Amino acid sequence: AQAIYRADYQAPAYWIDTVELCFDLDPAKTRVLNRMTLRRNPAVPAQALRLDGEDLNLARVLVDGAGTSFKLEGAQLVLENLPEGPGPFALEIFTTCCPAKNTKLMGLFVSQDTFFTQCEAEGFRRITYFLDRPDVMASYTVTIRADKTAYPVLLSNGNLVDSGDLDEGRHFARWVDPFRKPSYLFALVAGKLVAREQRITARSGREHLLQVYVRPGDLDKTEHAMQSLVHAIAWDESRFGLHLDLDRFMIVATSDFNMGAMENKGLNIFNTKYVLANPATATDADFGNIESVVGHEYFHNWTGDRVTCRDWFQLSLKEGLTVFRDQEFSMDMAGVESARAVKRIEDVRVLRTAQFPEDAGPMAHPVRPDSYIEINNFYTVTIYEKGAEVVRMMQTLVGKDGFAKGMALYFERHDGQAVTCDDFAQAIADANPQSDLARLLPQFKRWYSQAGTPRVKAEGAFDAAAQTYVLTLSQTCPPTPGQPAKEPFVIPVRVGLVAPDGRALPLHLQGSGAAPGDTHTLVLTQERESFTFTGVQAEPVPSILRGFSAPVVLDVDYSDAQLLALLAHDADPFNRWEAGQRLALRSAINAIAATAGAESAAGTFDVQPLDAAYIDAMRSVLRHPALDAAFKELVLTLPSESYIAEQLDVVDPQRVHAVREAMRTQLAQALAADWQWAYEAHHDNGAYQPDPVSSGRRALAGMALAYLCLDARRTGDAVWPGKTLQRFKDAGNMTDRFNALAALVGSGHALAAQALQRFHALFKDDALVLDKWFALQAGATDRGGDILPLVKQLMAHPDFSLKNPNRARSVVFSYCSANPGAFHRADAAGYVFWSEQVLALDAINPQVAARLARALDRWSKLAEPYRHAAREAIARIAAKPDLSNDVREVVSRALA
Ligand code: B3K
Ligand code: ZN
Repeated sequence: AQAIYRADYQAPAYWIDTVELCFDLDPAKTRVLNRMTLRRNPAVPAQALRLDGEDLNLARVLVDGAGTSFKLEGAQLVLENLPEGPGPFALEIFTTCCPAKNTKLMGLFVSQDTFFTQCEAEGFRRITYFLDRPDVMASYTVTIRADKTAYPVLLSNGNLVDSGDLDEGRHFARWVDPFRKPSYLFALVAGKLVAREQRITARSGREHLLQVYVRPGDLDKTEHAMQSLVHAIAWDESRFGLHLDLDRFMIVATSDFNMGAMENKGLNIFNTKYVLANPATATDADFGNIESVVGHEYFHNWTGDRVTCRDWFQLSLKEGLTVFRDQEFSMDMAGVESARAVKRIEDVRVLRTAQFPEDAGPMAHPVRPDSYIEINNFYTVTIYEKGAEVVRMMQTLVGKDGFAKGMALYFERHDGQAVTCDDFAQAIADANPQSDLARLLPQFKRWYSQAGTPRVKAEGAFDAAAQTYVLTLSQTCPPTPGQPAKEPFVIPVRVGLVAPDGRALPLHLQGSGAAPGDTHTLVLTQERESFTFTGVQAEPVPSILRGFSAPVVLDVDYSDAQLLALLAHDADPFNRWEAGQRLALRSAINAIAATAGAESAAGTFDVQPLDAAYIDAMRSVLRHPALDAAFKELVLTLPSESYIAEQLDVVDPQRVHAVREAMRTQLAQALAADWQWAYEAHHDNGAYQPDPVSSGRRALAGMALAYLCLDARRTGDAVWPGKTLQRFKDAGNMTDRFNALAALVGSGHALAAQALQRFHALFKDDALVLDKWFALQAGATDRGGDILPLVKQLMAHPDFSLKNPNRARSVVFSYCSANPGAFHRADAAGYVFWSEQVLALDAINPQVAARLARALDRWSKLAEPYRHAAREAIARIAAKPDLSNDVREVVSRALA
């Protein structure tokens, strides 16, 4: 397949103004009648009309009611003899397709006897021939006809304008969407569904009907999604003045879905994972994710639907911005400052453990890519999470109010249009003409065009006589595929100075008129720049990149004592957490270096990576009277194996695994009494609420149990595993139950087997809970290579299916992408398994297969024998002649 380049963008040769779709639904053969009105685009030279289509059976083409000549060229339907002149003409296309055989889950597919669609990015062409590109926006009228008993509910975008019975037990519904939209936002759902409904009145007085559709039997799991939707609507009104523009807003859940959810206008389709929750079946993390994904899709109604993307290179225009919006929403919902900080730390952790490696690997691409082969491969953490950081930096540079003004200008200029990332940045800058963003806009936009994670080096120099502290910042950015050299970025660096006694120093920045405060935003624009703070009486510890004010790697030569001081005193919770992470990382890296040359199989070296000062500091955090439990849990969580691996030039995954396990064993032993205290002080038995305070308490109690069970493994103690099993049995909610189960499984205790069995028996009819059961086992700590055989056993379980993406993710991805200690085997069996699964999935669902294919992105960093074996496994996939474009693009880039 050919690469597509951003530079080749051309406006469409035709516009489609109206679309009337008529569906006769049948799983084996669905008929689709598509009647459009089109016009030539006068701005483009006259040419043939080329409509996209895929896996369609074409039965008829009529132009202005009469037969016409046409050609099929590859996947395109080409019409050459169209009416000349600017006037509109009618085009009618009749096709059929087979939803029951659609395992790609793109276009129209069947899930549990219900019809669903997924059109983003290029799925509409699997429903009918069309100009399937986001800059072609049309008004849709949709008629759905289907058997009334099998498909009592018939939904599409917009408003229901007509419905009734037909012959032979069939019925119909007609929907009109009041808004023009690109084809990727089209949706249709038909099946046996029930809805939770809520009517709300907006501040304007307008009434709206909100519906959450699920399968009968799941209604008791929809309250939280509905609440989240109500909150999201209110939040967008108050934060950005953005109102719900529809009478009716629907969410529908399906258990077969390639991703999290989809923002189709007025008819969001969700993975059940992000809708269904009650305290007995969903964890605190699930409740939080539902709030954030429901918010995310709702916020797309403006950032994505009302203003959409001109082309798919602009994907981050809607995704980065909407992730930023959902992050802000979740923070505002969390409420107090400390809970906001917890959310920020969690978001940064995702960025650094997933996006930084992407940006350093073969799939690295700018936030606005320059080319792609398969657009589905570019729904990445770079487009989403790094894109959100770029938007966040804009807000940092213009202030929160300035950013809201910029958003208002963006909608004033572009409502109803398909636009670019440039248009967005320009609107934010133009609304804030005096800001650093306006002054530096062309340079700032390098964040869109240059890939790679910049590194910022910070050096401080204190001059006691002059009472100055000079902070020198310098930046570099490593080469990425196709981009050997980078220009400097605009990097907002939020800085504070912590006095030796732990107090925050008021900042006086030389040459700045800014009123002194505790935090100042330095704007680094050069390769190297110095900033001088005056009136500094004693040597401070600099707190740099507060709140993670830019998506960069920060190099600072902190001493252990300085990091311990920040951990104890920094007023910025992000940097306080970060100080602890730096200490742990340093210990890990030192221990890994020290074990070089030693036997590399897991668990074979006896190291104690953590020093007494670190352990004492962790004890102080754990016992701290004022810190929140959620924050404590984050500080006490060691950097992940993949994050540690990213810091190394050459990675022996078994060494990383063994060292991190040694650190955990050490924390379990050294803090045993403290973990007991923490568990006793934080485990609750009252009614469940998913709020930040009680979820933080559950998280810390769960962590304590895991450490207590781990230590019992060492001591042979039977008391804590026994208590944990009891906790597992008695738990009043899924979070506590799952944490207890995970503590037993994670410690490899003999009681884990019966707990797992019991868990399966309790929840065998709940697919989402079974996914947890599978994922926990496939992601468990490897002890002597036992996980791969277990994974194969799990795949032979009657409840397993590779066709269901959630289930495939819970087993195969949990093993290959989230369990490095088990996956990277010296005998290469993990890689062989991986390559087999990529190929098996590719035959079913290329999008999911291509995700899995990314598991070995970082192969070139691996030590031998892993490196060679990993490359061979990738090459084995690449050698297959009939790969999908999706997988082909990923493996070719990996081998390039
Ligand atoms: N926009 C969709 C993602 C579609 C992915 C297509 N491969 C969900 C979201 O970001 O909200
Ligand atoms: Zn999105």
